[in-house]
Amino acid sequence: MIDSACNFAHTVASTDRLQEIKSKLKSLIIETPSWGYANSGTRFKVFRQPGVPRNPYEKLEDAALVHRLTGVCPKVAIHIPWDHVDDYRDLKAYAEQLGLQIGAVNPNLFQDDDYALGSVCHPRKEVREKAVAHMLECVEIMRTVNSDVLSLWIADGTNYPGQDDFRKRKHYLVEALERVYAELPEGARMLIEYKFFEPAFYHTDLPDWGTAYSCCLKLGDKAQVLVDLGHHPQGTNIAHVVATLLDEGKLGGFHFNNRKYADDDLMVGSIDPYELFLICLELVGAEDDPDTAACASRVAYMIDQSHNIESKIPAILRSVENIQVAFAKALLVPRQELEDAQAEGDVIRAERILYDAFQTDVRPLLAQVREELGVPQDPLAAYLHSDEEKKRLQRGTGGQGWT
Ligand code: PSV
Ligand code: MN
Repeated sequence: MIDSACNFAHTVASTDRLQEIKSKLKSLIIETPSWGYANSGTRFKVFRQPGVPRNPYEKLEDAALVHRLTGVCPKVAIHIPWDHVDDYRDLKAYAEQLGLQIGAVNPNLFQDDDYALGSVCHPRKEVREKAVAHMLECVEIMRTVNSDVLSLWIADGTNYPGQDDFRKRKHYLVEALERVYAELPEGARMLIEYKFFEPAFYHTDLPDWGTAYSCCLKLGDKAQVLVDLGHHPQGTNIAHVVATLLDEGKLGGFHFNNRKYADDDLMVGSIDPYELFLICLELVGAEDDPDTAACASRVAYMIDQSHNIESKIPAILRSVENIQVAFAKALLVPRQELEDAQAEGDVIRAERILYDAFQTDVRPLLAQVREELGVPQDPLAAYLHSDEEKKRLQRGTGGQGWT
């Protein structure tokens, strides 16, 4: 496999460019979610798999294994209270001992009985206060674990016309975000996620990137938009959304996953790898443009998936690989040729340049990158041939889940 990596010398313009591509791939950090290692399911059933972590410490152990096998996943996002521990200093120390850092802290504003009608947009003040208090608790956790991202998904909305007042709820939302924003630790960012439906079915208070963007403008520079690939209506051109947010300096992060119908949380790149490639193309292009480089270089690449029927660690390994493949293909696009074709209005050539890059088999290149990183050329095969799964089976079926 490694030998054929040299063949990329003819695909890319120069050996220097090949080195540059390899170094970009080595520094592409992908954060994995603690909940991706835990039990999950649909709204009909949470399936309990054997070997699943029984506590947040074991979730870190699984994330550390993924990092050992890939070399690019040193961060793990936590979700509170799913990852509640009595001593967060101790959790941080354990992460460090495993070679990890705690990444984004995610408050949970959707699972408490009080949140049936919403959290920060709830019609009752005491519930709104409770939601703000929980976010502030998460800000404190950020300080303790040294996290620099507060990742917010506000699941609020209504199910019926007339159920509540849209504008009143919008004001509640902004007021709550302002209070939390004011308490962010030095150097930290607030990433605001949007979702066009679910759990609410009539309207959601943060349905789209425009609403998230308008909140960020009100809040300030430390607030940016988080794009979750599963949170758009069918047919949305996510690459275009990404380009717009990059151009506005307001793209903060990603929740990578894939969907066929709704917020399916399937492995990223498993349903529509071309869409993923086109999104990556916007990101790598923005890194090379002085107007957008600062924003592009800070984008947090996070996976947000739940593996209900597939094994969890293999699913995360596949996901990391799919992201790397999409980025590698995006990096292979000859930008100057593309620009020339665009300037000449040569639609056929422009489209073909992209498609050719997408069709390139980048697996040998990635094998070489991994060898240089000192990790297995095929992380999934290495995992499957190791005794790691067997060791984990000793945990039994009592693993943690969505509670
Ligand atoms: C909601 O669908 C979401 O995408 C949010 O990011 C949550 O925090 C995450 O999934 C886990 O439920
Ligand atoms: Mn998400």
